[in-house]
Amino acid sequence: MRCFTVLGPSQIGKSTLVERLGSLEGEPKKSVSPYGLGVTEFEFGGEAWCALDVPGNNEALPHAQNALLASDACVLCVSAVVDEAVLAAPYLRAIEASATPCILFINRMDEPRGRIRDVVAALQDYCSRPLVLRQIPIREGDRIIGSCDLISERAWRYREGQPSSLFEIPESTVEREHEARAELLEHLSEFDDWLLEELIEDREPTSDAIYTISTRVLSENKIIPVLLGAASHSNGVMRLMKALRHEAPHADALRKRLAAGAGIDEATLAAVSFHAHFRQSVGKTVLARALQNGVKQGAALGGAGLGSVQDPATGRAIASGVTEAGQVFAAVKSDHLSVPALLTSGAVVGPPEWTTPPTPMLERILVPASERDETKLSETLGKLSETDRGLKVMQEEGTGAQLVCAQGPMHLRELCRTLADVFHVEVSDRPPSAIYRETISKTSEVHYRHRKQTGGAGQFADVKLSVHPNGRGEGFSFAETVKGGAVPRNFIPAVEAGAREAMEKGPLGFHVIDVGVHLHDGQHHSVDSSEYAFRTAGKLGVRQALSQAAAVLMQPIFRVEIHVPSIYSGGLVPIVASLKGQVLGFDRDEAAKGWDIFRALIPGAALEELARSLRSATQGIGYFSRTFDHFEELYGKEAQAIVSAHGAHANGQ
Ligand SMILES: Nc1nc2c(ncn2[C@@H]2O[C@H](COP(=O)(O)OP(=O)(O)OP(=O)(O)O)[C@@H](O)[C@H]2O)c(=O)[nH]1
Ligand SMILES: [Mg+2]
Repeated sequence: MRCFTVLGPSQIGKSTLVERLGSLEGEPKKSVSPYGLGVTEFEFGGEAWCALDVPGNNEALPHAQNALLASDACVLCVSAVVDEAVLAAPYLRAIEASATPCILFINRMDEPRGRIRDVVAALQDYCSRPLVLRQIPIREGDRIIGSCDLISERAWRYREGQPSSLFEIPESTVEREHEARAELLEHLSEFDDWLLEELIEDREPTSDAIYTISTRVLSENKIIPVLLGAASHSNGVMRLMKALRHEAPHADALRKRLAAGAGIDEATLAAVSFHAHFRQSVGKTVLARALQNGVKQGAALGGAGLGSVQDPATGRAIASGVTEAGQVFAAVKSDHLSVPALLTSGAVVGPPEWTTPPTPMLERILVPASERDETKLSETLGKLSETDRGLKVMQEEGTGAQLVCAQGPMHLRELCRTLADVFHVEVSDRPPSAIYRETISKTSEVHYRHRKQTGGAGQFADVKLSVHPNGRGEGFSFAETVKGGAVPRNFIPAVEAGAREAMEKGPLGFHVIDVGVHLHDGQHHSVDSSEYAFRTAGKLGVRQALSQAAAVLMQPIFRVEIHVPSIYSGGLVPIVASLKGQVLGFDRDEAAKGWDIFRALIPGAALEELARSLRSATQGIGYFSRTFDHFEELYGKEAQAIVSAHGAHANGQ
């Protein structure tokens, strides 16, 4: 079975294209997973095919990356609109990183809006491999009535819902055809010395010779050929399918590529897992592609025996097992398989670096409707995050509540739906509270005496100490200059322990940071003094000192790296400024053509707004990663509001 992924921006016609490709020679078999990945199996040219159809929104990008891991080639589907070229940028980025051979399909040629050359040039900004036209449109007035193939030099007239018919290249197209063909040959000759020689000698190579070169150049991933069509009218669809059949590499090329990348012996790479979902009463279903034959129920794969092996489109068991390398199958009752992964019989090998999804930007606290479900929720989320690397699960600092980081609102909705429908855990969500701290802004001195006389042994401890602000990031420090055993040596650690306890909650209600405590004198009693008494004195003494030391609220500041296509970089400055952030600068992203990495410092409380603004300013394309940088003072009304809200929360109001 041969397998390709169709990907591209939202609503561009990908599913329509897959449906038409699948129906060229009969009825396709199709299934759509709960996460929206379509799997279509069909026959073409006497071979079995599988097309993976990834929904076109940026939150589904991790699914696209995983699908590429299992694909011999991909079809990037775009529109013929220059201004929309940027929408293809995330996909071009993923395709290039994965080194998957790609054919670019410019869809919607029935709605011409500008020159194809300009569309290709605009897309080229985001792609380091040359995009090379393999067809040019044939126009009649402002309508496109067909296309001319630049290798065979044959013209095809589009017919509604049917394969195109051959016709004479119209006079008006001849010159443009020669020009575009010369460009194509020139590009190909960069990767073929024989062709270069032929061109220098002014000899006309045969179409067959050019097809052979073009097949090799595609499988070596040197260029991206560009084809044209209109999926909903079946125009250009047969041509695309033929290009895939003749020019896309087979499963053995994928096996070689993945094994070489992972540094494992090609002969041991048995399969690659690329998608998983959970179904009620069935459990985890893993979609995988066999890269050797012999995958079957009970056989070892990924270190344990496979449960049932099913046809992903029909859900029927494949009794004979997988008899052909390249076949896509669903593994059920095989919970040991993680996704995505390379699978040998004995082990699950981690996927290549390029499958790492963008850092999830949406952080939410999930609260189960019933308290009894707390453990179940955290177990289930753990399970789900094993097969969805776009999801991060952790616990909120301070409250221990269940914190999830999702790709975006749609991803979060899907997650909640799965939790409810499959695992019967109803949850609501709320934003996490930003993590604040407090410190002091001046020195203060106390003399604190702890004394209790209750019945038998009393408690007595007396301390003289001061608190002072430490430098930013220095944390807590404790010093003592007690003379003459006023506080006996063995009780000093107890005072320090008490002082540390006092840091847990300062006068504003937050954890106290960057404070130094200095114990310089005190008194003790030979009978009533104890470690306990001195710890209590340390704690209450320091607490009192803190309350006199002008406490200030400290807000967390994060260093963010925002990834955007360069055209959006300028727009980020006002966004960062409006969030009270600080721009640090931006650089070209060396790893992705046409992208910038924009660095800034942003207050923790503004991260959610940053995600929202970024989404709307970049058509959902931009994303960012964050790391905590430091705490910074926050004054005024904003600080007051946070302190009183926190106080109300802590008092259970
Ligand atoms: N005019 C025109 N419309 C098309 C063409 N191809 C698809 N469409 C229409 O575009 C709309 C979206 O098509 P889909 O195939 O669902 O698009 P998609 O890319 O799969 O969309 P998502 O999966 O949501 O990302 C449908 O109404 C199609 O009929 C085309 O070549 N020309
Ligand atoms: Mg679709």
